[in-house]
Amino acid sequence: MVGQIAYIALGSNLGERSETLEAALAMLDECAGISVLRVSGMVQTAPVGGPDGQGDYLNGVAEIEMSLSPMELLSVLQDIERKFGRDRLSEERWGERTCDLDILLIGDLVMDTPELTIPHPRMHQRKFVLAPLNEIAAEVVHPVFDKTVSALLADLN
Ligand code: ROI
Repeated sequence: MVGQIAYIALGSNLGERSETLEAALAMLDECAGISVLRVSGMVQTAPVGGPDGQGDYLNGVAEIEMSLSPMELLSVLQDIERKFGRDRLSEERWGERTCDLDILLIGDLVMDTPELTIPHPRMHQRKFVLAPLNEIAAEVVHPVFDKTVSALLADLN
C-alpha cells in the first residue's frame, strides 16, 4: 500500500478492556485501505479529568498506514467504537467508555475543522498518550510545535 502514516490512540475503561482493544485493532487492520504496522504496549493509567469515580483506563497507541482521507479514517474509527456499544451523542463528555479511538497524527498534516482537528488538540498534554506514542514513534515530529514526541514527553515530566 502506498499511504500515509498515522497514529491512533486507544483507550478503554469499561468491560474487558484488553480484549476490546485487541479486537478493535483487528477490526482496524481488516479495513480496506488500512494496515496496522506497529502497536505500543497497553498500559493501565489513572483517569485524567472527567467525572469522579471512573475506573482506570487501558491505553495504547497504534501506527497505521492508510490510503484513506482524514474524514474517512474518522468514520472508520467511529464505526468501530459503535460496535463496542458507544453512542457519542448520549454519553457524558469525558465519561467512561468501552472503546475510544482518537486520531493523533496523520503524517505532517495540520487541519482544524468543526469535525476534526489534527494533530489531536490535547495529545501534547496527555502522558497516557505520549508515553505509549514515545515507545513506537519517539522521533516523529509534531507539526504544530515542531518538537519530537520524546521532547513533548520530556516537557510534561
Ligand atoms: N484518562 C486516561 N487515563 N486515559 C484516557 O484514555 C482518558 N480519556 C479521556 C479522559 C476522560 C479525558 N481521561 C482519560 O477521554
